[in-house]
Amino acid sequence: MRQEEVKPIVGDRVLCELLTPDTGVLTEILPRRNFLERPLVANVDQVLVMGAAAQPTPNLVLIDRLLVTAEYLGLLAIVGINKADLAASATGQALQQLYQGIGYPAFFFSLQAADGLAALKQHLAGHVTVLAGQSGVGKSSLLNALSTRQVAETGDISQRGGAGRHTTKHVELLPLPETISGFMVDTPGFSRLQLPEGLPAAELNHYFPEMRQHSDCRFGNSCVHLQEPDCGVKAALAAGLIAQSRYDSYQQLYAELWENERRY
Ligand SMILES: Nc1nc2c(ncn2[C@@H]2O[C@H](COP(=O)(O)OP(=O)(O)OP(=O)(O)O)[C@@H](O)[C@H]2O)c(=O)[nH]1
Ligand SMILES: [Mg+2]
Ligand SMILES: [Zn+2]
Repeated sequence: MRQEEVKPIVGDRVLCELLTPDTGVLTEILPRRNFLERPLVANVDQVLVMGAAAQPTPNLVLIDRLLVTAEYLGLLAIVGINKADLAASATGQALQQLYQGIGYPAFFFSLQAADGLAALKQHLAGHVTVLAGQSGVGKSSLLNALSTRQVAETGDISQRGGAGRHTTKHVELLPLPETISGFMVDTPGFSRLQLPEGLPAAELNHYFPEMRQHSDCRFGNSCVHLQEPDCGVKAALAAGLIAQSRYDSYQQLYAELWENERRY
């Protein structure tokens, strides 16, 4: 394999030839169902997009960016909002309702109070789940709460000298307890993710499930739901069927993609 320059990555299913009961030689890497580049990990089932009710203030554009990326990669996405113990818990509840309304399984819990985790655990069972989300929302804390090992570092935002400094540094598939089964991958890389390079601005709306539902527009499939007249998405927005925050994220991400396309 070294001669063929084939390298195993985290998440690969492989065949091994045992030499002794606990040593062996890797003989084959089985075909990958999918893989992410950042973090470099193979055979992922779903992404858990995490946020917090407060501390840090929810970054909805980041949450939506991660959801779009998961949709684009064909991964299931679920949403977890942490820190229900904080005074801002109404914000957390609103976020859970927002994403549940779109059709994403969404959970609101407190790792600190060990409250509300049962439903989330059910959705992790038997899957390989990649954690993604803003620094400080509690990704590593979730792993420490669920895993039998204390593996991931956690730290206060204040102790780290402000937002944006990541405490998690390496990629590892962490086993969940046998009662749950499955694996989680904690990594800060995914939280800084750029939108997928192959995604044209004109197709961004395909990755907003609620826009797909309301795309009864005068210009049909070519409507990008921005300036066009008689747009089903804008009508749904006006009627409160599409959340303003989602539409704001859409506009921002659209502008970003369009700007990138113009540069080439
Ligand atoms: N109040 C409150 N604080 C929490 C809760 N869960 C985690 N924290 C705290 O939030 C801080 C950040 O948690 P981490 O688990 O390090 O966050 P992270 O998402 O892994 O952050 P990065 O590794 O930087 O991406 C720590 O101080 C945790 O103790 C919770 O449910 N409530
Ligand atoms: Mg972490
Ligand atoms: Zn439209």
